[in-house]
Amino acid sequence: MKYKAVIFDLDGVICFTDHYHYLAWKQLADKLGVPFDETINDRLRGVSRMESLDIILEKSSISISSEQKLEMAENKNNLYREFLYKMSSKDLTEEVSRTLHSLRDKKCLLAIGSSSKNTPLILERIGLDGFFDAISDGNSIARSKPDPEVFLNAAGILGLSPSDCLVVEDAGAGIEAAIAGGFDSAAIGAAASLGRATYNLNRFDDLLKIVEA
Ligand code: B16
Ligand code: MG
Repeated sequence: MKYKAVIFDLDGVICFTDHYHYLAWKQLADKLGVPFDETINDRLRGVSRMESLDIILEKSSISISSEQKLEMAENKNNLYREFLYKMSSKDLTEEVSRTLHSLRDKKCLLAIGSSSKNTPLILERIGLDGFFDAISDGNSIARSKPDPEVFLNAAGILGLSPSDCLVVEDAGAGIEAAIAGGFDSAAIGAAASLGRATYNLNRFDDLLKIVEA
């Protein structure tokens, strides 16, 4: 096996909660009268909740205190979690599920490296609670992607060095975090067109060929 472990980003890789982030942020932006569209939403991929809010407020001229910002982020999160509660194992595709189990059968360790503080809820909803060998998420880090902390923390929990692990990401910030941490990376979705990752995936199960090589 070329890698002893694969560290997966969550939103945009294992499942697709990005549209729920969009709907929740859009509601806040509309309330504030701030322009917000899918292009701005793309900049929020892999970025922490408070940094996402700062990006949305770039187009706002009103002055907002840090207390108000915290309240806004909490309101957005409550709305976002209403969408998450409606998710189920149907939101895990057959392809992702089959690939994860094939990697596990080959004794590859599997970890999550996500910026999201909602990781435990999302994994529980899609039926992957307790599945991964390590979880590093927004609750366990001080600096979000493109800082490599989230992936270094995952590798540390697995007891492996970055060169033993492959990071799978859909966000430019996540690929930069992998590079900064000394990890090889596989880009899927939006990140695959950036030309920064070690590998670009057309399909999720392309991972099997890469890890087995
Ligand atoms: P939360 P990932 C990221 O998840 C999302 O891509 C990003 O849009 C979001 O702001 C961030 O999680 C924080 O999420 O508000 O749930 O803590 O792609 O790193 O799995
Ligand atoms: Mg992502």
